[in-house]
Amino acid sequence: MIYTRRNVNTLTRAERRRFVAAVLEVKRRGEYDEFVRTHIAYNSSDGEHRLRTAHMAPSFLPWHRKLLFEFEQALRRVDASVTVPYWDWTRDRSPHSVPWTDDLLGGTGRRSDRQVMTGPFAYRAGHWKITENVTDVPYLTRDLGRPARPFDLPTGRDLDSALADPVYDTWPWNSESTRGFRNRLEGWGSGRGSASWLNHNRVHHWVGGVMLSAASPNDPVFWLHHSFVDLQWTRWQLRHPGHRYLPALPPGPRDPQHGRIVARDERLPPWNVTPAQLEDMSGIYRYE
Ligand code: CU1
Ligand code: CU1
Repeated sequence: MIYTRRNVNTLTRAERRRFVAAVLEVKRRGEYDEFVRTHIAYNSSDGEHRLRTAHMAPSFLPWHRKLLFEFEQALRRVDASVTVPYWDWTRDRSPHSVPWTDDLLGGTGRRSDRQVMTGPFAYRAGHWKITENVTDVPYLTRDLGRPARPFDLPTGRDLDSALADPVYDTWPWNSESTRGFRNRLEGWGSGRGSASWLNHNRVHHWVGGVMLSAASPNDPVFWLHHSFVDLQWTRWQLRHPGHRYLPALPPGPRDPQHGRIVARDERLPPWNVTPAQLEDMSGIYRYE
């Protein structure tokens, strides 16, 4: 049975409750922290000479698609009615809109230490202690919209400029690729500060707190954000039929990116799957 991922703003009260309960149960079972560990371990940047998979690389999209899918399977083992909803940040743009309600993800952090004090993932609610982190802070932190120096979430027009690019990715296949759908969506721009944070990256910055670190999956909004990012890959494919994941072949031995990125039919660690095998998920789930 093909299941559906829905806009989080369409969930009923009962559906919100079941989603939250499933996330808390995956956490209680110890499985949640494994996803956080994987994300930390495969965090990568341009300067590294080992293989880059999760970020600053063509496989940004399939890597997160696979992580998100595995997380969703963990949720569905708890409650088969649950899927990962998506947060359309081009429409729900305020720190008080969905998903920041008390019956979903809770709100922003308090001023003093950015600690989230409301909703089911507040430390004081007793079910959300952060153990896999890049700091030793055990509570969830956020700074929605960064009120001290505010900036806005990406707009529909920002997202459209990524979707309009018919080429999946271009050399040098990293954060400096100035063309290509992947980096326009991942969002490594030029300039300084908030002007250089585009689309996907800009949302991580807008949420702030743990979403700014390699341990970002500690904030459950990570999954709702990446569900929406994943939807954009599907939308891009529909808009540009015939265009596929690039590079099709691994860079040659003289290319500075040799051995540092994953080509279409190469294995995408830590899983035994290739980007090509992750291009079409329409037999498993769809978006509504
Ligand atoms: Cu990531
Ligand atoms: Cu992300």
